[in-house]
Amino acid sequence: MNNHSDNERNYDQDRLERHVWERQRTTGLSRRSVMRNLAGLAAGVSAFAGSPLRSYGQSAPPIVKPTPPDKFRILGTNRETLFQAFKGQGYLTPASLFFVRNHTSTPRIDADTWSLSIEGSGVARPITFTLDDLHALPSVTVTRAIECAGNGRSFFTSQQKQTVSGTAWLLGAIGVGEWTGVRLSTLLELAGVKASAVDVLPEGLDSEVGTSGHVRRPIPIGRALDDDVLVVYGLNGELLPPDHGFPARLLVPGWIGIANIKWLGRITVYEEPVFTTWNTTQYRFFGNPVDYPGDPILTTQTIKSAFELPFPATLKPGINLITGRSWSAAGTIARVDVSINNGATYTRATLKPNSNGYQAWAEWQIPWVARPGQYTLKARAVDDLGNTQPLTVPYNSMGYLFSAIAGHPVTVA
Ligand SMILES: Nc1nc2c(c(=O)[nH]1)N[C@H]1C(S)=C(S)[C@@H](COP(=O)(O)O)O[C@H]1N2
Ligand SMILES: [Mo]
Repeated sequence: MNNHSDNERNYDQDRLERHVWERQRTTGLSRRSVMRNLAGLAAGVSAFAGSPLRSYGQSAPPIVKPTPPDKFRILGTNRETLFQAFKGQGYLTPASLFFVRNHTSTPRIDADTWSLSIEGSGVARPITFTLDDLHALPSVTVTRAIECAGNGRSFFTSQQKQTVSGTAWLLGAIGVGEWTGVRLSTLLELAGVKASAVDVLPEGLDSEVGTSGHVRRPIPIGRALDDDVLVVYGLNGELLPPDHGFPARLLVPGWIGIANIKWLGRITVYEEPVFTTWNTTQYRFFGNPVDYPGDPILTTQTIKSAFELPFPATLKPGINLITGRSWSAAGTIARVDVSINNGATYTRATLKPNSNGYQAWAEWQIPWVARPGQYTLKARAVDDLGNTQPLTVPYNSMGYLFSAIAGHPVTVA
């Protein structure tokens, strides 16, 4: 049962209208046309009820690949990569080690019958692509991170003593892959995208989430047409694995994880702003009107660092080569400083040569002659634009974008 329109109307009419008004300023719509658009959106969504979309995997386990406990932490339908598992793994995250964030569960999709449709009033020529069609188009291969908006969320509680909702990740809800696919702009142009297009709505073929419908997160047309936004079918030189979006997913480099919709089945182009659960009640900064007036919608990720150590860790006294990774959604890492005394003093870490990618991560290391005792290690990165990690980040009730310096407890014994 497809219930999107009911949900869209009921979840919080006041808030929705406020969002529409915000958007109206930038799109120049009149109030009358905004209300028409809302009604049209609801009607348009229920018209999809008879679409060929199928629900998959209702009773299957949420994740297909093995996620052994020495490499992953189980968090409901999600799997966090244990950061120590990245040690010695090289620059790219193997598909087997990539974190999994599923709002429901991994669908099993038959590539032979699968297709991706581009439709909606914002295109002149609705079109569908099979996997063979995608493979036949000019391909692009890039190395980029995908990182969940909530990565690091547990530190809001453990470090800032704040109560936040959502999956209590440490820092392992990130992976860096070599992605291969086609430009979204190529597909949109083949569909005759109109100058009047406003928002693009990619939609996953995984099960509907409660009454919110299929996972789908709008992207403004300006971002959707950027050269770096891809529909990818390859990860690290292989086909995408089921858990990571087979047959095809979106890649929106530098943006929060949810922008990278997995298991694409349909991309709808709208001529008006579009609202789903994933840009209204989720993935916004809520609960802090001072730092985040108007509950802004999240777009880009931030900058973080993590040690390739168990959390907490126990080390032997003597020389320990401490390793870690830092990453910035805005560019490349320029330097990393490490503290073994809870931030009292820092020493510059050595960046590993040829291990520092744009919108990916940098590997680093620093030797430590460790004496028995209890320590809090800290790592602080600076990117090539001068962005750095603060001591604290402003509270938001859903615990997004924790980019502050994270303390790592270590016992030397
Ligand atoms: N269809 C669909 N796409 C999705 C999701 C989902 O549950 N369903 N989760 C999103 C979120 S919140 C994140 S962080 C990334 C995670 O990608 P991964 O599981 O390949 O690591 O996928 C995004 N794309
Ligand atoms: Mo996410």
